[in-house]
Amino acid sequence: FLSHPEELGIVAVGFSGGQCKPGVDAAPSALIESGLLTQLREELGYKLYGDDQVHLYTDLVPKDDPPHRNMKNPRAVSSVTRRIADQVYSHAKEGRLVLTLGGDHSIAIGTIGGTAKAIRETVGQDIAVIWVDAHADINTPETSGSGNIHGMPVSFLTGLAREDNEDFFGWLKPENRISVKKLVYIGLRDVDAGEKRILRENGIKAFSMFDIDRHGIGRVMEMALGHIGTDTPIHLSFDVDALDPMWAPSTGTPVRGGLTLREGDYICECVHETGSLVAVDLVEVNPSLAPESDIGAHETVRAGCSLRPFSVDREHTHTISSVCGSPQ
Ligand code: Z70
Ligand code: MN
Ligand code: MN
Ligand code: MN
Repeated sequence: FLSHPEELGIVAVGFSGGQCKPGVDAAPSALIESGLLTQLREELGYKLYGDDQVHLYTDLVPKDDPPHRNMKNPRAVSSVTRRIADQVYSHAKEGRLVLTLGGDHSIAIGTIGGTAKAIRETVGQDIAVIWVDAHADINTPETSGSGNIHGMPVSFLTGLAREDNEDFFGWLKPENRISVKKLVYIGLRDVDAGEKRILRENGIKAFSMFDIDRHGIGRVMEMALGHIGTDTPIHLSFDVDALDPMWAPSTGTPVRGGLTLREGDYICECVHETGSLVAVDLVEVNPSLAPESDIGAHETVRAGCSLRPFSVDREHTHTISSVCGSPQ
């Protein structure tokens, strides 16, 4: 689906307004400083476009941003994600694979909104979304208990939550939206009661940790990709809290009983192998939250760097530096 699969559009998003803990805004710099982009350029041979600098979007964050429909920082999140949608759209429209480094998961409103529109225009197809997360992030403003918008992006992207006012995601148009039929979750284990109802009532495909225990990650990926169908452009949105806190402790909402690092890598490798990947988000890395001193932050950033759906290590000699391969 990409006219320039050897080109990688980078969007580095230093934004944390979708939730209340400071620190996720520092993740893109931490990932870049630990060599993520250098590896992509020098080891995997991608041509990189876009950000070596992290966007803080401070010009878009209003001084006064009172709640609207129970949402916290609604104007800031709406205008920042609107800008991100434009950035991602521009890269995708050029036929590049897009990598967005978050930031909290609210930014997926922008990344997926931008990819969906660009791929409709260039390929004439609807994208599928693989959402890897401990959480479903599908609360509507009304079902959310926290008011944090990082728990709501999927409801706005699917149109389950709607708003006409441009200041509150009214800028999302049909071309930015995705179908609940082309959405698949992997790794769920902390889903709110209201979200479970939304998943059930809309028949949304979800593979929880229970399913991964029962079938194994190999079978789960077969079923997930089978649900999407071949020849469908894929946007992978990876929340690092899908990984067990043993591997990724530095995140706002660690939940025990998650994916091993190897299962996370495997998901990325399977998605890469389809040849249908058009965009990737890596979100919710928070280097300032490190339960076991700074080792936690370092390990989480390292885990983030290892989760690269850009190459498949066919020799199974996986280490961060030895993953080999080249753009398709
Ligand atoms: C809860 C909410 C969430 C990430 C926490 C939590 C959502 N369902 N997402 N951490 N990444 O507040 O809506
Ligand atoms: Mn080219
Ligand atoms: Mn999330
Ligand atoms: Mn999460």
